[in-house]
Amino acid sequence: MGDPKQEQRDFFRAEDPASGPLTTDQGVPVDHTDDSLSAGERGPTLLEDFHFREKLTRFDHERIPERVVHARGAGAYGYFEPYESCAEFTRAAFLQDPAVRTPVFVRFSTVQGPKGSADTVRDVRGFATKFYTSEGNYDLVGNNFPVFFIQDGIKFPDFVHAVKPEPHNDIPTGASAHDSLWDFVSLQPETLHAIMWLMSDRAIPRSYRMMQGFGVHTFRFVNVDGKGTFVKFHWKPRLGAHSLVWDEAQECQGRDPDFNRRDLWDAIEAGEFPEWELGVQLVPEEDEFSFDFDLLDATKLIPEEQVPVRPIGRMVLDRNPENFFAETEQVAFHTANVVPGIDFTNDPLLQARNFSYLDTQLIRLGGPNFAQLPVNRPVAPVRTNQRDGYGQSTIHRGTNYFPNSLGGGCPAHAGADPHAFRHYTEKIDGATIRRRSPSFEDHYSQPALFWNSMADWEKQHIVAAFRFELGKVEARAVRARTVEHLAKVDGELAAEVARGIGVPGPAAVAEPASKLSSPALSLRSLRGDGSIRTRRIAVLVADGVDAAQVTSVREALAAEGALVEALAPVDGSVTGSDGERYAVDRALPTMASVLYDAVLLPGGPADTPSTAEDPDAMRFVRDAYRHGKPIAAVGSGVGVLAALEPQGLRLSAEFQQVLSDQGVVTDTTPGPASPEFAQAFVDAIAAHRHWDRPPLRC
Ligand code: HDE
Repeated sequence: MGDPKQEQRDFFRAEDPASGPLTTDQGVPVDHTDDSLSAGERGPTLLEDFHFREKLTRFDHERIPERVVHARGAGAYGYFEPYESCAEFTRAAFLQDPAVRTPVFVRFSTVQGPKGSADTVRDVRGFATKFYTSEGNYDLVGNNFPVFFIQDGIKFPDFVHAVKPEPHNDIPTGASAHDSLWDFVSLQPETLHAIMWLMSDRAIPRSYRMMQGFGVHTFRFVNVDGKGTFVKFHWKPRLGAHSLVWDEAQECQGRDPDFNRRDLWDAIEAGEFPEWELGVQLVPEEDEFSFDFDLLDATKLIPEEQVPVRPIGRMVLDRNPENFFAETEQVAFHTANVVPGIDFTNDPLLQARNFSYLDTQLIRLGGPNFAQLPVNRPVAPVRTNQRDGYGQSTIHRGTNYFPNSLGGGCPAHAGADPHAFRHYTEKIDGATIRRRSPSFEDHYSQPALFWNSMADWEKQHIVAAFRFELGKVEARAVRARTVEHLAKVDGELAAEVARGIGVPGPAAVAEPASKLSSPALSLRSLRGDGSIRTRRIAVLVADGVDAAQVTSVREALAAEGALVEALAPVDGSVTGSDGERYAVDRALPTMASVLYDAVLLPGGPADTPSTAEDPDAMRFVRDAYRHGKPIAAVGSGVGVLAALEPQGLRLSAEFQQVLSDQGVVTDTTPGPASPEFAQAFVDAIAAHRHWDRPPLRC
């Protein structure tokens, strides 16, 4: 099956650079591009040099405005296919037939930071999908949190100004730990639910491939009979949802600012295509008022235990873009890009978005013709009376108005054509009013629901995140005001946060705002297929390494789809205990534990230089331990771990068998590692992180 998007892109592709000499924009061959035309060898540059002028002018105009939010991103192409027909609820053509694959382009992003900021900041992640359907483009412009910070779009400029760097000094970059954000939060408690998500590990995903996505708003499915059903969209990653820890995320910002972007790119290049399942929560219109919150309020989620998520299809990303600017930078998403069968609700946040996205593209992409760019161009035919404007690339013929007779009345209205988009008919009756509905008033129950649903380690991370963020806030009154709001969510949470930031705890501990919990909100419940595919495992080797041990574990990990790399003090190769040379993948000083998911410490004869004597290696192991990562040590490699025992690393006394304790897997039996050892390591990696380790003392 041909990919219409690929065919379209091939059509627009630039000339093959190898097909002829360098030319000007006008196609005139250029003899020389290293020296400008001048009057004499040491004379002034001549205006006549059109190649020089064109080259510099084009360079001067290479930048376009970055997105005001979501500036930093990574994109990929792929496809979507439904599991079965959804005709009962929606007439959308791309949700009818499992045999039909719809091409997609997805862009993941951070929100606060500029285009050149680091990936692993504490932030919401954008998850925007463009479906190139046979009935036109459908954009599902979502996030990796199911709720948003504000209820009405008119507050968006306030919220974004508050979270962006402070206006006087443009600090901080990519971070929310500063006064203006928390000032806003402390005065606008509707932010609290999304703030709980922001303080949780969800805000530092291990990978774009390992995070959930949500449409956030309540949308409306409409079937062929015009019947509406409320719908919330969910993306679930096949690899499960996994996160970094804060200390690690911060170090990653320096070690590899492109950590998440590189991860996505590398996985697709390696043929490890990321996959998500699309699920929907469906609410019959008759049940609109059967919740203790308003379905139109984007600061609320519908607990999955109350309305199950029904899987309806899967999306696979299998192709990297060829040119970041042309594709990932110029892609233009818009919540109002809907197709017949998908419609809006009166969520005031969604209504504002339906205005904002087109408006922003006009300035960002320099005029109204951006839908003609290859990445934005629908695969469905486009026939309009829209004309001209900057960058018009279509050569329109014939009439440009309706009605017309001179053009044979074309393009005609779709009229009764069942494929035409017809807005959902909703009865509206109300007075012109500037007031929030009372049904939007409860700002505390769902933050409490989220808190109640967390595992102990998730709660600890949330408290630590609040302490970090508020600890950076200079205005003590803002810290105290935020704690007062937290006290209305949960007294224990407020007291814990207050203790860390030097403000008084809540005076009286009130009842929690909710005693309900939703296990589906915890990362514990999002293990995906439980595999270790694409996990990055470092093997620390040095001269004298027992290569047989490395090979046996390496093969077992590779069989499970993990990516194993041998790291040595210098690049090139090491000499094994058998005297053979073994290739090294990377020099240890160029890498760090934060760039891997787990570490293996093989052994060697006791009289050869040991990893335990290499400060880089010991730091690597210490960091892996502190960040809860699986560590496996075999043979005399266990001695490396033993070196950390005085600092608090827990190691079982009995070394003669495979032991796995809190993700530390050891086996001192000499010779190649046993299958049991390899399996215990695989299981520890599949568990992602191990939180109950005793802390290291330094
Ligand atoms: Fe956006 N948002 N947003 N947003 N948003 C933009 O559009 C806006 C909101 C989201 O990869 C902008 O092209 C308003 C919620 C994503 O290109 C802008 C409001 C959600 C992306 C804009 C919201 C999102 C954007 C900036 C409140 C999750 C990146 C540049 C009414 C459901 C898309 C651009 C990409 C981008 C406006 C709230 C997600 C300015 C006014 C809620 C993933 O138009």
